[in-house]
Amino acid sequence: MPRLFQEHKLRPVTLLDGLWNFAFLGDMDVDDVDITSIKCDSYMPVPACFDAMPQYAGKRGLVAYRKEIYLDEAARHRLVFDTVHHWGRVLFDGTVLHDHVGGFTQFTVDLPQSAPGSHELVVLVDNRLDYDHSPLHLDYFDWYHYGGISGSVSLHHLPESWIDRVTITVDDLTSRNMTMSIRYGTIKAQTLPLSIAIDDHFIIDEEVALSEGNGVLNYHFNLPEAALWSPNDPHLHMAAVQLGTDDLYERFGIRKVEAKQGQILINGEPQLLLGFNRHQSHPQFGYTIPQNIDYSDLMLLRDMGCNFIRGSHYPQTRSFLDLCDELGFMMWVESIGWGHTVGHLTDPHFVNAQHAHIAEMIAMSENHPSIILWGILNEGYSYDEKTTPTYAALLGQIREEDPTRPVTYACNYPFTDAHLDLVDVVSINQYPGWYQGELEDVPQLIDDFINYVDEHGQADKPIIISEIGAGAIYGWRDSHHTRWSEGYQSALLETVIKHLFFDRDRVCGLAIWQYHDIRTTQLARMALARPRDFNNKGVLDEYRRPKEAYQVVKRLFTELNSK
Ligand code: ADA
Repeated sequence: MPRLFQEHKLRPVTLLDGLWNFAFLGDMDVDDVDITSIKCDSYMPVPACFDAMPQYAGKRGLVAYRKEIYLDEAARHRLVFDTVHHWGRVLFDGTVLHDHVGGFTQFTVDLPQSAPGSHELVVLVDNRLDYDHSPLHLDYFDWYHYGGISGSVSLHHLPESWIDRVTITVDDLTSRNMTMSIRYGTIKAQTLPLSIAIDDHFIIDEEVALSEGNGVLNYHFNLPEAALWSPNDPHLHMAAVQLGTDDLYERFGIRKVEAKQGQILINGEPQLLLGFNRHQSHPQFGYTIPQNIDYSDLMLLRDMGCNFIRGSHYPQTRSFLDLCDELGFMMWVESIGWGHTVGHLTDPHFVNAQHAHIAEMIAMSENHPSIILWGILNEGYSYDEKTTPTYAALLGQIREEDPTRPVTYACNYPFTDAHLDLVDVVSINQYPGWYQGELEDVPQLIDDFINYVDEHGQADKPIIISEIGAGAIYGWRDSHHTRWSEGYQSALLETVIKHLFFDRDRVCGLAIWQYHDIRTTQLARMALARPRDFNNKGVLDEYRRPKEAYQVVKRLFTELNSK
């Protein structure tokens, strides 16, 4: 979906969205594909998840997309793929240029120097669940893995020197002391004019000497008058960077996030995070959520009094984060994960794929002020010390690439977790009154895990309840308030919210599981029943129709917000 601002005004960018030629190849090995013999004789829109469309609903296999593209005389051309689910091979005039593992993150492919004119672009996309090929997406995850070129594709026409990435960080909030790092590439050493404007005021205008290859330029500056970003007053600023004839616009907010003394602070103010887990999915669109649905989801969340969203369980689209920046939502963004075993977490094949995925997650979203927390690996086997090196390495990578935000992971082993000392924020997923105990046990069960964490060395850290909830089938109203009824779900959430925030005040954040019902993959076959093959713990159903709990959450969150 389109971003909320234009990233380039000088750099020519051709959007390749629209109808592409398409073929469903099925159960074929990607290395056996003979590109010349593929007949892409049907069409598929880009962006779209092909398997969310009725014609291919639920199908897994290899597919081919084909598009004719036109190159001009410019020195270089770069393809930018917003998201491809969940394995992609890019071929240009029949030559393999790039294989990409994992959906949800943006990646780029530089095209070889070529004659101006028409060329053939083929993208082979695989949505099969095959660990050897695609270790980040496993068949037991509790959400549906949609496939396809699910995000926009664009062709960037680059001059001889170009801007790759601009990172803007706040060094000191009081003086608004900032650092901007500009990563660039150049095919030859040269001196070029460089300018930086913030909100249309030039702060740097000079000549820079670039040496051949890739480099970084760092600038420090103060913006003493600039307004801050906060959830209640989300001011944004626009940085315009021009290097020679190339440019890049980045929107940012000035704010500081801290995790200390049991609190999460934004600009020194403690925050009470109230919200939901949200999957980026819809039964009709898969992961390709139209902007009106992203926006109306945020409006419904706001109506319930929410200020916080955990983007479960993978990186979020930049267009959604743009909306969160504008509307003042606080986001937890995490790398893909769901119940990874010791085997995965000690396998270099998996760990290396996570490192690459995390690097892409940070690169694409580091300037969003709405992101206040990075997470990794939802509910991995964090109780086993054999997994400690992987947790340490992945969290360490995030801290090194972005030292400005606290880090966490959602743990569902609060009594046995082996590396909570590695995080800044302790996040706990538990289901009292659903998987554990009855409704009347909920307060005691909550106390048990919170007190345990506090008594075992984490008393100074903020605690977020990152998942808690109950399943309810939309429309199932029952005077017995049995499990799966809307009444049981609303009674459970009422008990949870009252106990966490009215009876006690140790926890600083709640992400209810979950905002809306989602289609799931394989769990229906397992003990954790998933009626309809959906995870039905949404407070809204998959079409965003509210269940009874909506009003309960709204009443309690509204009361908490006015305290
Ligand atoms: C886990 C998991 C969620 C969902 C939930 C449930 O905590 O993180 O993705 O599967 O359980 O509904 O059981």
